[in-house]
Amino acid sequence: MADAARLDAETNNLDALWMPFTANRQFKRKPRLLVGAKDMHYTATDGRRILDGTAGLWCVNAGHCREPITKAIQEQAARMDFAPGFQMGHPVAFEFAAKLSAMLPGDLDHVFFANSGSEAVDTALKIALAYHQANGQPTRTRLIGRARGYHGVGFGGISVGGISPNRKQFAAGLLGHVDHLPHTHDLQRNAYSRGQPEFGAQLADELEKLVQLHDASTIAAVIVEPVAGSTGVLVPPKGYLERLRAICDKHGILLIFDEVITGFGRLGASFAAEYFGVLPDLMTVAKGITNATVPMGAVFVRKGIYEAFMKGPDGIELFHGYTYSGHPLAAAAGLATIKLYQDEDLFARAAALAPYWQDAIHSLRGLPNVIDLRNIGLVGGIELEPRAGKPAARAYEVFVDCFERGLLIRVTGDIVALSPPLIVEKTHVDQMVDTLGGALKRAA
Ligand code: PXG
Repeated sequence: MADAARLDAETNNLDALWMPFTANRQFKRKPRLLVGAKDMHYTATDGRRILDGTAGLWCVNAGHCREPITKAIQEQAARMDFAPGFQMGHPVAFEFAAKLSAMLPGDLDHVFFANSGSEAVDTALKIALAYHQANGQPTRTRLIGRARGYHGVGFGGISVGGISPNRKQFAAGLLGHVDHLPHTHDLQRNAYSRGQPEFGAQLADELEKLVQLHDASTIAAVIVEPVAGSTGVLVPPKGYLERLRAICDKHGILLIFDEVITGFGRLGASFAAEYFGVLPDLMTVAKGITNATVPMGAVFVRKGIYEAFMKGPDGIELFHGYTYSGHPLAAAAGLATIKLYQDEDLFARAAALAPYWQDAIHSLRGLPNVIDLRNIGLVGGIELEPRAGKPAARAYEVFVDCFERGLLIRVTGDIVALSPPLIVEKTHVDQMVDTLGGALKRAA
């Protein structure tokens, strides 16, 4: 039976599902379905094992279907499926928040739960606006993002985000009072950087220009991904994040790190804030917080911000929250996940493997159409020369070729992004580079 026909028989029909961020008609003509997963591998419908080069979507950091997490979810589902979180609580969410708080750098010590990165981002933007009100500076209403930034798909997130197709279909709904910093990508000067590029710290000074333009008294917060993931792995230039922090401090602007991708070990440290030694005022996370088993997002908040809310009248301090904030299954999964990260010392493992990873990524230098290779922690970016007049076509071809040969990669435009689970072995790294290298030659 042809693939598509068999899938049709198994699932009845692929038509009803409107797939996210997918060319639906193209996909449904030639579907790729995954039906199982364990550790470093997926299983496809035809029984083939697919090496996971992307930790799902940058999220399955401890590898797939890990028993301690699965068990914790099963037990929690049987004990208590759901408890309301408004004016009620359940111990697992409190315990998880306390454990997270103990992991966080500096005085980031409070946790607000959401269910995705997008919700975490919109929550953080709302906390930033409400904080300035609580703190007697209600004119601080402007939010600043960055070109090429990805902060999910809520109206707040796409407004501060800098990915044009994600904005233009919804232009009428974008927030006002938003501005953007330039991105930091500079192939001319920084191509083939290993780790942080040398040039570009001065791009943080663009924030000074926005302060001059709008006045600090109108600016609430700046949000950036410490390493931009979705747009194709942009590693911050040396000194850039430090300088952003200093300018925010100087002008009383909150700095938000969107660590949905960089959080929970991706760089070989708990968080990018720790890796780079730069402390944000708010941090958004999701994905790896539960090893992607149960949807969850969170905002981490510094002590002073939380306390500013606790000084007002003794009523509801923040008019915000989700039915599923701190959902018992997610909280139980999260507790088991961070215990597993710690028991297996997975963040240190990632750090130890990073030099091997770096060499492996850079071994692709010289292959057809490769115009840049970049890496940090267990993240790799491979930028390709686009086919003339057909942007993204070459990378998509490489993606399909790799999948057919048993490797899952992620492509965005003409950039390949790799981000394996932190349990990856050197032999897996070799296989990734080998398969990808072959695909690059075939797509020449
Ligand atoms: N912030 C950042 C930095 C992200 O990377 C989100 C927010 C939104 O999270 P949710 O959970 O709402 O999707 C993300 C999500 C990719 C890819 O291929 C990246 C994401 C999602 C899907 C695909 O790079 N990041």
